[in-house]
Amino acid sequence: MSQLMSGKKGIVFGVSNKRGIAHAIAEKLHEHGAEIAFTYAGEIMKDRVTPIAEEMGSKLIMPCDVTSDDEIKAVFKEFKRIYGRLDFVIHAVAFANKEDLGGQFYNQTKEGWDLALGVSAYSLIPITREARPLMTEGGSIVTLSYLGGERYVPNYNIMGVAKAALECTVRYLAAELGREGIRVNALSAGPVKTLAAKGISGFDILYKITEARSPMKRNITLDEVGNSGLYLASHLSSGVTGETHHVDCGYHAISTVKADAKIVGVDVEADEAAANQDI
Ligand code: IMJ
Repeated sequence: MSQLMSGKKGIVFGVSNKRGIAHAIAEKLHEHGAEIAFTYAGEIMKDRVTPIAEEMGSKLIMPCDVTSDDEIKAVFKEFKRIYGRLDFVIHAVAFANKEDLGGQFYNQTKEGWDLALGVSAYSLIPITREARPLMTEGGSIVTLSYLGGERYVPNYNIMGVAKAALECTVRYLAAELGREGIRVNALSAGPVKTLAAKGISGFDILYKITEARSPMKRNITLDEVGNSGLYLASHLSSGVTGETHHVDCGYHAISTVKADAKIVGVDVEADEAAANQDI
């Protein structure tokens, strides 16, 4: 195994279990020699995260409700005491009320909006603010996004707004911190069957559609998201900042014309064949 991350130290916010994206990225970073601190939100997550963190030899496992600036401050204070310098942060936190992930978007409440945007988008700002003074030799901040922040995806609703705000936040932070050698990027993953997707109405359909329609005719694997996270967190992406990097088998790059053709009664395959005849 290469030691790409040898001597590198970072924090991962948002590991929930071994089948999640945050864990896939943390595992790659660990395999490549990084030292990682972990945070968890609440007692249930504590019991899930602790064995995972211990397996990776973590010296710091702390509670962190990202809606509390004080708890975020406490995490970085402790990180500084134990590790000294900071090289990377993985921000993999998102939350919306279950009832806001579906139904009529025009019924979205202010409380639900504040919760989803506070946890899923705003939190990147205080985390970056506290990370900055510890990133004395530059650093990389990586957050997780989803296509629903750029396009309408059924049921994604308030999380779409939160991811749009998050991706925009990435650009503003990247612009300010670039001169300090601190890069900020979003990794926009295709659908993965994780805890965050469990019980979401329409998820299974979307999963199948990606398989059928994406340029690569399949869904992404956790291993691939892990490798892309490693790339963004490491010096391999040293010239990349302010970016939303899609790891989705190319799904973001295509239109739905072929799928929509049926609705207007056009046979796209026949049309294509005729066009190819002309050539
Ligand atoms: C989530 C909702 C609707 C459609 C969705 C998703 N699709 C995908 C997701 C198509 C891929 C998963 N995703 C990208 C998320 O960002 C999920 C965030 C999330 C999930 C939950 C579930 C449980 C809960 N609150 C949540 N808040 C955010 O109570």
